[in-house]
Amino acid sequence: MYVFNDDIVALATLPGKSALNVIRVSGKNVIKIYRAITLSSKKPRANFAHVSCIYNQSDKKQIDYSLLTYFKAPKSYTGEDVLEISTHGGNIIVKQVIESLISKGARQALPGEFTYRAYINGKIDLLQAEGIAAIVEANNNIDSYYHLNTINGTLTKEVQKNKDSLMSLMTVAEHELDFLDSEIEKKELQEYNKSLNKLYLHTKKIIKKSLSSEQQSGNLQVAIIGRPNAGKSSLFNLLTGHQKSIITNIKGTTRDPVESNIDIGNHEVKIIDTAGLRTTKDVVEIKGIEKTFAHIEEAQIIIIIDEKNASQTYLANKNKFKQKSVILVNNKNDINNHKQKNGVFSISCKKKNGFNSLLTHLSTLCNQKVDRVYKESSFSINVRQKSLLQKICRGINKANKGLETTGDLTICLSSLYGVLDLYNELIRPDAKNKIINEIFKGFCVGK
Ligand SMILES: Nc1nc2c(ncn2[C@@H]2O[C@H](COP(=O)(O)OP(=O)(O)OP(=O)(O)O)[C@@H](O)[C@H]2O)c(=O)[nH]1
Ligand SMILES: [Mg+2]
Repeated sequence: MYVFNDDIVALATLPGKSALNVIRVSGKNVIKIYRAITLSSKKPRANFAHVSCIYNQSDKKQIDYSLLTYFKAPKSYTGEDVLEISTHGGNIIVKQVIESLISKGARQALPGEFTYRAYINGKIDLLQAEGIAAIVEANNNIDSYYHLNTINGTLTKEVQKNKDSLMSLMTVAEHELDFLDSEIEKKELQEYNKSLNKLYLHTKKIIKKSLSSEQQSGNLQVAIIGRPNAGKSSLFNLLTGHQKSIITNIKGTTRDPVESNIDIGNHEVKIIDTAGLRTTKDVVEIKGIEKTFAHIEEAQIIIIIDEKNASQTYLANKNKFKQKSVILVNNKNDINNHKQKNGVFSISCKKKNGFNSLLTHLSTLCNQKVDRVYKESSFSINVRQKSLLQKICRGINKANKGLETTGDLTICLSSLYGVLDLYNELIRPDAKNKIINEIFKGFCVGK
């Protein structure tokens, strides 16, 4: 998909009205391009910001007064010569500067092409590249922090350490097989088993220490459930601050779940309003209730709301709430006679009575849930990385078990070559591997 022997250009910031825009150029002819667009005979100084006019190439008219930073290969993002041009904001200047660069031989970069060049030139590995893609998508400061750890190479270091141990073990085994003329001794066999088991446990530890995609706090979900007319939609609208859910006094108003993301504490949390739970013959409502149960399963926090007796709804569905945090809320305390007791909140969505104390409790719970996950983690991993690490674990375990039962080092070694391939696929797959194109295709242009 990508080619390397040319110069690429792209806007690295979002198009539109802004104070500044940053345009990136990477390739072999960056110095030549710099001279042409600034009409300068001098070479730019490496790692230095130059203030200069940029000129249109056809009529030599001034386009902008910009800041141009030159990074000399290999000490740049891509490992090639790179020029970063900070222009004034707006679309017109950007368009003209890019036209000027293209007229001097650069071409518009494809999505992810800068990071791809960084990968190919050995500036980063695939784990780091994926960290870069993830940090752009992060929607809170904590996720962002863990992606940064991945970008900085913390995950790579851990994985590489394991890969190196595996390789030394395999080298010793190869050597042994070259000189072995009788069966491998039991004691030696035990040593191999011990080392493989250590490797297995280390890999498991990496998975355990990682913040997987599904644990990232953007995915913390809070489902509001309860009987029809309990006030689920009223509470949903109150929490989200919008009138997104329809509220009526007709039982069974909400059929399809309604979702909205809100900030609670440091985290983005998804709030879900659901269809009321009751026995009904209405086919549409039954479908809605099925969806409610699916959301109960997915959510980490469940708010059970009722007019008078939220505990009853809880007890009727108790087995569905295993490993969930449940908040019980009795609503409509403006017309019903109940007070907050035994941990059951008493509120009125209509009058907003008791709402603040419920919100404080919800926010503490969200923080606790998220913080616990984060405290146990060191870096983020995505679905691809997690699945490969799990395959590595299985591969090591299989090789180890096989050696234990057969004592055949040759067979064990051939399984370990398979594990080594998985490590390579994880850190730095062959440039021809189609997974690479798939990953970089998902980046934005200019990254
Ligand atoms: N008096 C009073 N009425 C309320 C309160 N909260 C909600 N209501 C009313 O109760 C009725 C039902 O509210 P909804 O929020 O639609 O209830 P729901 O649980 O979403 O109902 P379904 O979608 O049918 O399951 C509406 O008429 C609301 O105005 C409250 O705190 N006090
Ligand atoms: Mg509703």
